[in-house]
Amino acid sequence: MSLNDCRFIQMPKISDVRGNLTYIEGDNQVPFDIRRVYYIYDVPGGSERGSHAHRTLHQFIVPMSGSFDVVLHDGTDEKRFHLNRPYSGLYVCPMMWRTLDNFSSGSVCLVLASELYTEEDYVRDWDEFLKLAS
Ligand code: T46
Repeated sequence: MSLNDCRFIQMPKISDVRGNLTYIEGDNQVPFDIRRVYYIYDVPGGSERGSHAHRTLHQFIVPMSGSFDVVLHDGTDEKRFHLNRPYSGLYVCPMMWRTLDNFSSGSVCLVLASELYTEEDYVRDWDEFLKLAS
């Protein structure tokens, strides 16, 4: 899988006078089975999250509120994605070094993940990541 596989996926947006509703169905909008959901919030201005890669984990990142950037690096190329629409999420494939920054105040980052949490899946050392990616 490559950086080109990491892409925005639009979710349905149902609008009426009461507001908007967006849904995510396993097997439909997200290209993996969802086994875990977590969310990041109350991020202090100027903070960064992430700065690691995952060996096998697939993720789908949704800006539930506010905005932030996700910077992906595959060991050779880097791409910055600005997430600011709650009906548009970013699919992140395995072996992408990711850094999240530029959080707006009050932003909420929802992450759907393909596996339960396990520290063994993380690559937290940049040099090790470059070796594995090459
Ligand atoms: C990612 C980015 C976008 C758990 O116990 N269970 C969990 O499901 C998660 C995600 C984390 N944790 C523990 C592990 C650490 O002790 O929570 C603590 C903070 O995790 P971390 O420093 O990895 O948080 P971020 O925001 O840097 O990274 C997280 C995810 O870990 C990572 O998979 O892609 O969000």
